[in-house]
Amino acid sequence: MPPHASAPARTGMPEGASGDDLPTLFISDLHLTPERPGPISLFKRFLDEVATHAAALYILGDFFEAWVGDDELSLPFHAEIAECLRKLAGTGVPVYFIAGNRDFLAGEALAKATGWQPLTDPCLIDLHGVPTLLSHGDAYCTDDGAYQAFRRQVRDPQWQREFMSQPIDTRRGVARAIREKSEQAKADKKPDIMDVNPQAIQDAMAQAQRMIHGHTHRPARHGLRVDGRDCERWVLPDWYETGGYLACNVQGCRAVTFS
Ligand code: LP5
Ligand code: MN
Repeated sequence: MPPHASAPARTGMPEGASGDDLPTLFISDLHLTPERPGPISLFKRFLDEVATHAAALYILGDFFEAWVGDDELSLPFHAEIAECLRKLAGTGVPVYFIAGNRDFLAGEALAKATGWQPLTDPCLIDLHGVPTLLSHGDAYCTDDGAYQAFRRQVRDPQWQREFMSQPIDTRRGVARAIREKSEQAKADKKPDIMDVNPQAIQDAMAQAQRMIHGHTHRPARHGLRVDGRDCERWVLPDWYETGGYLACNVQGCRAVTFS
């Protein structure tokens, strides 16, 4: 199992707290873009007020609104956000990242700039003693056939090589065009098919007792039975109006709204 359970004690943590007490935090779907200032200031406050006191921070995808390659770091906005995360990582809070359907082209340069450690999707971790499966979540929306076909295409390494060989402005143009197509396509889809498929979740949770994901923007805790075991699935909120995160420790997880 990759990372991680509890962090060593650090300086600067709240009085009386030990590394073992500190919560592990999960966020996703911030969709950060210079065009939407609200989530940016919320996120900076979240880093200063909440994440600095965490055992670790996991970002489960769609951190950026759109990422067409690591040369996006040439945009000062992107470089500044990356630097904020790198500062957090520099204080000793490990930061992990699973890519979403908006930022799956995040690469090594972005990992270096943010200080985050990329994880595969899905990723099974030992979370304060509970085997926990982490994912962005889009892979489990298996009823959305058009999206899954699109996903297979853009996750293909050959397709990505060809895409990345184009200039950044061309790539941004393609991303904009696909965003528009996607919005039109979503308007014609029944809401149910854009949610996760229950059987896909059952299959994924064979090794896990808890799952945490984002993508659907339908924050909730779902209790479920998998192979006769009591399990839970947490869905993270987006950050369009208010922010929100999941805080987990040895006692369990709780969803916190951050506004
Ligand atoms: O993102 P969200 O939650 O709004 O919708 C997703 C699915 N849509 C997508 C597309 C992304 O929104 C667009 C990403 C652009 C930024 C990424 C940069 C990477 C660059 C590489 C370019 C690809 O993921 C949506 C799901 C929904 O989640 C719920 O799960 O339904 O899926 C779709 O809408 C897909 C459509 O059904 C089919 C695909 C339409 C695209 C057609 C391509 C046309 C090519 C035009 C090129 C000029
Ligand atoms: Mn998503």
